[in-house]
Amino acid sequence: MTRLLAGAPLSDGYRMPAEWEPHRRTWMLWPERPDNWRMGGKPAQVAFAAVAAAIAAFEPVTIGVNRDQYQNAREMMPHDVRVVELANNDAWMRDCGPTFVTDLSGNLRVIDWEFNAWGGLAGGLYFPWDRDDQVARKVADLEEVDRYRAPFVLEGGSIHVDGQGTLLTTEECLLNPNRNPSMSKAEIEEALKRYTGVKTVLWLSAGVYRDETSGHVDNLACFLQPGIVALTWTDDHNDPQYPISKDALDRLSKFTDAGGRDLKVIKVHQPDPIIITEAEAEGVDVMDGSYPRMAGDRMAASYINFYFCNGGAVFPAFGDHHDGQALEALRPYIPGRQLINTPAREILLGGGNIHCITQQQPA
Ligand code: KQY
Repeated sequence: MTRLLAGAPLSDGYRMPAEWEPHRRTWMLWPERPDNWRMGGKPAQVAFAAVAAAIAAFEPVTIGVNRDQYQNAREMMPHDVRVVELANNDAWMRDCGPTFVTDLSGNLRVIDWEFNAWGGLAGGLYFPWDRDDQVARKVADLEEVDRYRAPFVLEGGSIHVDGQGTLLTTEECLLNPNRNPSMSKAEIEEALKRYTGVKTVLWLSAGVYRDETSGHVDNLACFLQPGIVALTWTDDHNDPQYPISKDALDRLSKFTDAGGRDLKVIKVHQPDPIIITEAEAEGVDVMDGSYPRMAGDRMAASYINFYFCNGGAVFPAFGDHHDGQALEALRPYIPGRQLINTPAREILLGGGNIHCITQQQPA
């Protein structure tokens, strides 16, 4: 029987580990909704299965599936991936799933943030989102881990931590009135500290150009190690991403982390613009209240949206000439890991990428 805990992790001696710390397993969800994934999710399911297989070479993977898709997912998943029925509205485990925290004895707890589909009725990406909002609680129950229900809206993709007291986020997302309109910046910062256990919150301005999440940091920048940050970049000053990345670079260059370090920034050049084709747009069902997928629209493609697993890191590949360069730019700062890339266009078409569809459970 798992408990709903009063209080918050910090005062109980818990903190959010960095993603590169050892994992017990990875959690994912299964894509199927036809107003977000083309052709009823079939091409995305192939891409999700490839991501799960890549991670499963390093650590256990569990994928949560709506009842009607159980048999299909079980057939498509490698046999060593655990498939469980877990009702959901869409497939973004990073955002609706749990954030795990640990204490010095290695005990585990879950933060169950409020989830409102990236903006609720004021710009959210679909309605309803009630099943998504129960995912973290169900994972906590399955793993028999006690849970904090955070009394504010937050998605896992909107924060990154270095595991040593520093958190990275964006103002565009966390200060967006469609998340926590009654909280000031200072109150949000205080809440982040109480729940993740960090001492220092570093605020970037905006997320990647055309990111439908209101600027999640996990598509823009991430820690590679304490003191080292990867940032999506473009050398093209006329590209709409340039001023966003330049502003982030300027801020990162001035920040000091919780350990008193200046940050080293590794620029990772974005792929050339990736545009939704006619055929891709036509494959998505049009429904009231769903985010439109229009032919000709640029997608928010970034190599920063990768995932650390035990002994490895899994990167998105877009079939772009920057795919290999991204891995080589990061390799020196992710030592001792195998760097893998898997086809990610179909995941990108749903509005996110590999980091957004995964969630680590610490060892
Ligand atoms: O960026 C993420 N963490 C999730 C993207 C969600 C897109 C929903 N269509």
